[in-house]
Amino acid sequence: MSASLVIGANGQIGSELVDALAAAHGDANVVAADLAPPRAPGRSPFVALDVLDRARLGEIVQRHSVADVYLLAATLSAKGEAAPLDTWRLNVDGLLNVLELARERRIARVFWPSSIAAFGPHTPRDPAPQWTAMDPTTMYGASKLAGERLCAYYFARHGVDVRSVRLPGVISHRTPPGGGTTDYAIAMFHAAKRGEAYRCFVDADTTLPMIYMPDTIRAIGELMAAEPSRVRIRSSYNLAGMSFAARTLADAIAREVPGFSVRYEPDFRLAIADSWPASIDDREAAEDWGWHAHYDLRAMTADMLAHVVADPAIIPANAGIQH
Ligand code: AKB
Repeated sequence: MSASLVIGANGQIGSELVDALAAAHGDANVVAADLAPPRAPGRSPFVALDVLDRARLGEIVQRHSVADVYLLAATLSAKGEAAPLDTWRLNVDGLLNVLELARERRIARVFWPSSIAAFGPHTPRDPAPQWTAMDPTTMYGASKLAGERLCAYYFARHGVDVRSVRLPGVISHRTPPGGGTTDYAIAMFHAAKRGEAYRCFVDADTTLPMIYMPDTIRAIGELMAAEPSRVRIRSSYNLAGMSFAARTLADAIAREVPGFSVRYEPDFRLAIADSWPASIDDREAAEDWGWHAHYDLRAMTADMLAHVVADPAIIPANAGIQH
């Protein structure tokens, strides 16, 4: 049987995707790849890989009979502003390395996530349509928009079976996110569980599209399982989960954790958040491959509070990002 390769397997989404793919296809049929081994070894084989090393990527694909590549290695929006050129290189050149393998027919299919960060100030905010003005203001957003066009190009020009969704902020409790603007939503839960007040780096009224991890993993699975003819959009599909203001999330948490409080002290990440839409129109994903989110704010909050562990080592709730 041919294997699936998850690149960025130690990350927020990668760590959960490896397990979901292994549950569906068997541990031995998923290869987890990242720069260094995970702290706790998983049941699937692990390979050390820098996606910018094209020769090693090719060797791994051949050695493990890889058919599908899930490319999740990326630098996110806030962290990306501290090292814009490295961000472009990882996010765009990494994708090109994978698309080239598919063009050469050494792999069959590619999953790559775009982001709501590909939208910008001229995108209609509420909701952002599938086809619309896209003028991202961050290097991360620019790299995601470029990536979308590369995916569409490799499909149209070379018949590469590449599939993508524009991910909202992904909320999860298992593996911390790595330097995004939407990270405040996760950090709020950790502060609440530790009995601390949270210092929030966006405004109380900042409203962003978010999605819970189980819906994220299901969306990736459903898109990859769809008949190729149903995947009409080969740049990237809009995907909606839920949308809420930072204050609305704080109130939802405080209802379950009495006394929880948030202080709003926006930093440079507010401007990034303000350049993104508040909600997403995902009708095309619904029509083409049946997408429908299961988790709303209430269900996500209950599940997060049931699972988040009050461990200071997991995510420093008030940590800033050097800019
Ligand atoms: C970020 O905040 O950078 C990411 C994203 C929306 O893609 N979570």
